[in-house]
This record gives sequence, structure tokens and C-alpha cells, in this order.
Amino acid sequence: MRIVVLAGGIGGARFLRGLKRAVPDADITVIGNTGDDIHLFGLKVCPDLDTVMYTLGGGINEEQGWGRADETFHLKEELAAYGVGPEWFGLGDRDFATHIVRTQMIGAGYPLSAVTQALCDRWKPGVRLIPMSDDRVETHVAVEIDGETKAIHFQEYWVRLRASVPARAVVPVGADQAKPAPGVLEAIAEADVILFPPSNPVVSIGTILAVPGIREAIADAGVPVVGLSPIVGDAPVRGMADKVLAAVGVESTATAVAEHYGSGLLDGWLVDSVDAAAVDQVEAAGIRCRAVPLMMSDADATARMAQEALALAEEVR
Ligand code: GDP
Ligand code: FO1
Ligand code: CA
Repeated sequence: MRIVVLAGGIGGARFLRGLKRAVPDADITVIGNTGDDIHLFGLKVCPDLDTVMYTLGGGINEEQGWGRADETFHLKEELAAYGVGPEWFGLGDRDFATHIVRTQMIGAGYPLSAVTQALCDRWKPGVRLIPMSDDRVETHVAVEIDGETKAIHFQEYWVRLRASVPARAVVPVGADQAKPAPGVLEAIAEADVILFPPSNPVVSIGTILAVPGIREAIADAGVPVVGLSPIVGDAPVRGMADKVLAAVGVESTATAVAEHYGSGLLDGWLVDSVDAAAVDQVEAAGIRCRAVPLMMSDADATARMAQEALALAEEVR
């Protein structure tokens, strides 16, 4: 079975681990969000691609969900001693190696998709990981600070400010000019099923869908498209997705997120058991819906979620 998954960072990566466990023989292509990417110290950092790569490759810091296990921060400390920041972004020594290799290869002329493949030669994530685009896309957030609106990088909004200031708009800068990376549209066209894991609907999946051609290819693929809600009990399970949902005028409910994707894109939607009351409303919007446990508390629970998503895909096929 050929499965295409659109993934952000932690939510996407943890779901993928469950999917691999549920269907070990599946051919899985992951289209990764690169809107979170940031250039720091002359290096290109791709947080969501790395989170997927490290999580599936066994190198992730499990508690944190991002960054490397057994990490040290000597380089960051030395930079800080020179007064060189940003001090609010925690790049560790092991992680730095990834960004150095990536930046060096890009400097040598390799596209990000080829670089990602090369990095995955080491990590062997067991999926084909493709960035949504080889072109630079950077999510910026229009925030209101002291009565003035200004645009800041997504990481500054998310990590430095912890989404504590009102967001007025979320803009995937460059997306409108970006082309899907080689293999993206082909994987979608050849897929037997397309899954939206419980990733952030705005700054992860929304950014991928903002690359011209990707949304259309999914809608036209003619195969089941099934999503899992990242919102449980009217709040994100983790992180601050409610803040960016508000910025795009979407309520933080499992129903509102399903309606935001819409029946033009989604055929099926899984909500958590605590949101069972949402099922009728989602179905009224033309999207088949089931309520099942959606907490990725361990590998078995996550594999069961993946099985439920695939079962729903068969129901709507
Ligand atoms: P990020 O890029 O690291 O923010 O990760 P993603 O965009 O892939 O996923 C973030 C989303 O995952 C958040 O909105 C969370 O609510 C969601 N999430 C995290 N853990 C769980 C879980 O156990 N169950 C569900 N349903 N959603 C989760
Ligand atoms: N998230 C944080 O909350 N604080 C950090 O200092 C931080 C550093 C960091 C370094 C590399 C990397 O791949 C990810 C990192 N993240 C950090 C996570 C990253 O900001 C994610 O993009 C966001 O959590 C949302 O996806
Ligand atoms: Ca992300």
C-alpha cells in the first residue's frame, strides 16, 4: 500500500512512528513542512524535517519532541560568550552537524530534497521524506506589539514569544512562487491513501497546502484523504495551535478544523472519543467521521490510531 502523509514536526513524526508499526510493509512518502525553516549563524535549519528524521531514525530527544538525544550546548555557549545570538533558539552541538552538512550541500548546488535524502541515508527513517518544496518558504506571523503590527519569523513568534502576543495573520512567505519538490506530485498521484496526521492545521499542513499544485493534486488524486484531529476537547493536545487557528479565523474545535479543510479535500476525519458529539456535525459537512482514542500516549495507542485512519479510508473508498 502506498501512503502519502503531510507532516509537520512532533505531531506528524509521532503519528508516523505509529503508522510504520501498524503497516510495516507500507510504502510511505512523507511530504514535510519547510515553512518553519530558519537561517541562523549562516546555517539552514529545517525543524520539521529534522523532527521527522530524528524521530523515525531513533535520534530524537523523546521528552522534548525536537532536537537530538544526549545533546550538549557547548557551541551555543561559546557563541553567547561572543554576544552572538539568538539566545532563545536552542541549537545543540549534535544538531549543528546536521545544519552544517545541509548548508554545505546547498552551497554546493544540491536542492533541499536531495540534501534531505542524503541526511536520511544516515538516519534511515523507513519512509521517503521529501520537503514540500526546494524553494525557500518562510512562515511569518503578523503580531500586534504595543498597538503596532509587525511581521516576525514563525520561530520568533513560537519559541521566543511562545505565541503570547495576538497573531493577526500567518503568511507562508514565498509559498505562492514555490514549486512542489520533485516527487511530491508524483507520490500524491500514485498514492492509495493520503493521510493528514494530527499536525498543526495552519503552520504545518496549511503551509504544505499553500504550495501551488499540492492541494489540487490531493483533491484530484481520487483516493481517500483522511485526517486526525490535533484538537482534543477544544484545545491542542500540545503546543499553541489555538493561537494560529484564531489568526485564520478558525475555532479550536475538532469540528472547525475539519470544516476548515473542507469536504473538497477531506473524505474522512477522526476525532477523539471525548469529542464524540462532534461526529454528526462533521458528517453534516460531508466528511465521514468517527470518534476514537487519539492520544499518542505510547507506540501501541498510536498504531491503533493509524489503523483507525486506514479503516476509515477503506470505508470512504
Ligand atoms: P510541530 O511542527 O512540532 O508543531 O508538530 P505538528 O505540526 O506535526 O503537530 C503539532 C500538533 O500535534 C499540535 O497541534 C498538537 O495538538 C498535536 N498533537 C500532539 N500530540 C498529540 C496527540 O497525542 N494526539 C493528538 N490528537 N494530537 C497531538
Ligand atoms: N523549540 C523550542 O520550543 N525551543 C527551542 O529552543 C527550539 C530549538 C530547536 C532547534 C532545532 C529544531 O529542529 C527545533 C527546535 N525547536 C525548538 C522546535 C521548533 O521550533 C519547531 O519548529 C516548533 O516547535 C514548531 O514546529
Ligand atoms: Ca512545525
